Amino acid sequence: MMNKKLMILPVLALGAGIAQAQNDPNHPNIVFVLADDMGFSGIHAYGGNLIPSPNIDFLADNGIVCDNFRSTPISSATRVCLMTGKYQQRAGLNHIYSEVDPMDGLDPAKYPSFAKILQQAGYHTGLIGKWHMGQDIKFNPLNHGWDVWHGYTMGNIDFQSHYNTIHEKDWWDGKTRKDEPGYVTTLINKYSCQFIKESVAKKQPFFLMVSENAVHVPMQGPNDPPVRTDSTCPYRNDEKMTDTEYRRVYQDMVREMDKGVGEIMQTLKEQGVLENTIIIYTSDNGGEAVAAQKYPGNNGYFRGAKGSAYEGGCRVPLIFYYPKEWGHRHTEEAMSVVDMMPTFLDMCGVYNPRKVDGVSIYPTLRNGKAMPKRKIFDALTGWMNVVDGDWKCVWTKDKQGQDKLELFNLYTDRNEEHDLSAMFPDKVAGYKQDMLNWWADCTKGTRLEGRTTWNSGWVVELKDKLAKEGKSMMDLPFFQQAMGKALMNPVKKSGKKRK
Ligand SMILES: [Ca+2]
Repeated sequence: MMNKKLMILPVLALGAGIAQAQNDPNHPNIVFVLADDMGFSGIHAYGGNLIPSPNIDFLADNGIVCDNFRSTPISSATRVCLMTGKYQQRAGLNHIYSEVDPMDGLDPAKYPSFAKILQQAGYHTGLIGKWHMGQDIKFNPLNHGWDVWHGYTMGNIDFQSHYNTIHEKDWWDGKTRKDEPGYVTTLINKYSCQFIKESVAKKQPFFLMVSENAVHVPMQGPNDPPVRTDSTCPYRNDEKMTDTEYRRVYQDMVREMDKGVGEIMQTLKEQGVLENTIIIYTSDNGGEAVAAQKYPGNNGYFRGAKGSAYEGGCRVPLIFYYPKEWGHRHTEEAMSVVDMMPTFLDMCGVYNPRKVDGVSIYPTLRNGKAMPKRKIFDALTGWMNVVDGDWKCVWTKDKQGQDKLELFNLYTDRNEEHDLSAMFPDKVAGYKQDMLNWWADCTKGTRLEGRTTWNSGWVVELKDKLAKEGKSMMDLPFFQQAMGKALMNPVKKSGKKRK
């Protein structure tokens, strides 16, 4: 079925047009569920071992299961790609937004999100859960085109006490901070269903983004006590857990998220809009290293983990559920998180007026059309990589600070164990130049211009700034606390090495 595209017109005129056609298949509703730190096999449908996810599995069993999708390896970066359809470096971001600087965020005036386009086209837009694109009110989701937001500004909060990583209670209703008791995933489930009902009552098609806290640390199931309290605020609590305990908690967290997907489907059904709603499930980055150690296999046994340049950092599940139109199948087409924004707009039948890096997945979903051949890039403080079909080139530095360029063939070497750079020096040289060109193009005119991936990202940039003032990170109260001198505990790196 060909979508009739809606141009952006004055809200009232267009809103009224769409409103009369809430069950119009040209403008379906979207429920987009974004898990946090969920690795490739973090759900049963993607091979998760003993992970209870029957509702998400139902989406997979009746939807399109994408086996070759890459997010970025970290939270804020993935969200900027989702919102803008562009690489995060074009918004000047090469890591997460700083949690010690509330003024570090995605400026809605410079980098407007797709939600604004949908809102202007007459969609009702709701974001429930995590934001992580700036703490100051200037960056509030309501300023980015979301009609409704219940959630938290930072990268994660305690599931019970709602303390974020800098020991603030971080739960909001729009622009108002709210002290509301409840396990975070349960609150997210509740507000997601409430948003659907509100949208139906308004007779508007809707886009609901369910932005989960699960399965990010702190690891807590619905019946576990708070980890961050009035007197202590550790970042994580899982390193001392036995493997058995870790798996019990992980399963409890997934179970509650999965229950929410079931509740959302039931609500859609009761409201008479299930048939005309596309449900999408994915994750913002790969599973953490600790998760991969304590729950082997939940990161798909890929090399590396969250934050890494290797596949474990970015390979995550991606499911599109719209059985009446697309049915069930697997696809190996290479897809990137920058593709999601143009895909959302295509699905909604709304014209995209913006230049993006991504390519709409919609024709692939609808007709099985091949995704175009292209190079997909990424970078995070300390590395860059490029994926070109089966080839992947990873650029890091060794311990002596010398460039290290590795080349893998993902078709024959899924786990990136066999570096072929010595066999194909010309290929490596070409990819190196591609990465340099990509970086220069993306960072032009942003705060990253003139920097490299090795000297950008909030930690590096903050260190540079403090050094100019003759200070170090340890002069900041946050880091004094983070090193265990006061309230906070450090973010420890795992000592375990990859075999
Ligand atoms: Ca994440």
